[in-house]
Amino acid sequence: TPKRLNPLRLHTSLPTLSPTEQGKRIAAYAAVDANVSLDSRVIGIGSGSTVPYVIERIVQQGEANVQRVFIPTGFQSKQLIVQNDLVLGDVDQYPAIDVTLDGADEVDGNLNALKGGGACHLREKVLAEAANIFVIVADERKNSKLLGTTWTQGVPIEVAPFAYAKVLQNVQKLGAMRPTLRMGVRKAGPVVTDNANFVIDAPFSESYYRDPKELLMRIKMLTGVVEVGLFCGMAKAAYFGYSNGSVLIRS
Ligand code: ABF
Repeated sequence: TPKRLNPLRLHTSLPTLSPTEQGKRIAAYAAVDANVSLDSRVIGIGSGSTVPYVIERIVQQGEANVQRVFIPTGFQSKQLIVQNDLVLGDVDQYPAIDVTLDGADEVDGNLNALKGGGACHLREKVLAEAANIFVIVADERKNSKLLGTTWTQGVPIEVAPFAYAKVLQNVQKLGAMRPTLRMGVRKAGPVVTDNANFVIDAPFSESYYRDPKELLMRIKMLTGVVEVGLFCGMAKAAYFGYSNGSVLIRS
């Protein structure tokens, strides 16, 4: 059952941020406060625009960080870790993570999430799965009843470059409506992930999102697919920060 925390006093004294940024920050702070304890020694750090507030709060825990190692999900989070003088590790050294905190593009009422808008969902999923506790942090726009409602660009699918055309064709046979190869900002070439793969965005109609696990399994079975940005049954909790200063926790 979702529960609402009272407006957090801490956010009132923060420098002026847009309501959405305020939401990200209070969600991140509440998630860190509840899930990152002195016993948390190996911490997975996700990607996106909410995660910097996770790091901000963790840095405020001061001395505790001397004992910790931080595992990034991509280039951005690696930079965040290094720039904040935190100890950087890798999942091959630390395959058992205490807690991973990450953003999401949309989260449904059963804590299924669409992720991969930032093209980092392969590493994000590995770190979510490796973690004892996986927590999602997001602003209110990400809180949804059904996936695909607000995140309309489709399911992000990381694919081996060699196979992208075939996967585009096969995902369409599965029911995707006009799947596209994700292009870079200037459209001069495809987005290339940290793992040197491409990303396909595959929109589906509402009925497919009613059983996200089934959809995940069907896409994952396609040859050439490396990972799918559907995270089903992985999160222990999702924290949504609202512009009125409250945090909604789904667990
Ligand atoms: C990552 O960050 C991604 O999986 C997702 O695309 C994005 C979410 O966003 P933000 O925190 O920027 O809203 O976790």
